[in-house]
Amino acid sequence: MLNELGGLDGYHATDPEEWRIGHHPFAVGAVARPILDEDVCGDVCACWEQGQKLYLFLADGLGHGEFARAAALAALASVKNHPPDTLPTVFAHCDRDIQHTRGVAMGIAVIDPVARTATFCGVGNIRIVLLGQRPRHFSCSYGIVGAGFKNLLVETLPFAPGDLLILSSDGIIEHFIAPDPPPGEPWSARGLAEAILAEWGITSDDASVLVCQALAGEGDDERR
Ligand SMILES: [Mn+2]
Repeated sequence: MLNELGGLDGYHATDPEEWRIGHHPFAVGAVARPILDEDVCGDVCACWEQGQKLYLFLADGLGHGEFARAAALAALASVKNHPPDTLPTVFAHCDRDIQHTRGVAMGIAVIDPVARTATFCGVGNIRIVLLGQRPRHFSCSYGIVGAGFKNLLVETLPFAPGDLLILSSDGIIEHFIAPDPPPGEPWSARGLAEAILAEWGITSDDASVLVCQALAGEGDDERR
């Protein structure tokens, strides 16, 4: 099952806000906005369940416009259609599958709801930050999916109820600070993604933000 977040009409996303993997709920929301004066966004965010894990995906097709989007969608199709495997294998397959495209920067986070972990791998200029007890930034490897990369890093971190995971493209200023929710009402995942885009997005590139928060399930103590 796949929900692509971030539609052709730019600042827009379909919003399957809550995902449930087994008994474990997650809130997921995303926005994608094309570069100024362009209708088509080359950044693509997606979220799906595979093998009882939650996959979060963000790809930034090189350049912008329809060919950038075609590259990002080809990367999504490659990753989504690959049977569950280690992230380096998924990236290696994708690199071969999308050689005919411009290539992409790509980040994937795989959430294991039972182990309460998130595992990351990324190539190119994708930012991944986990806001838990303390913020952790994940570094992506140098290269382009579709044109080669090396030294893939895979990192697994604890991801407990209350923790937030944020993936963003380089259309969002690096080292952005996630804004506080308005008084009295917590952000929805989509609301937080929109707030980050509004405050930290640049208009000289496609920009996208994907937010996932682990929610407390039955029997969990929510930490914050
Ligand atoms: Mn970009």
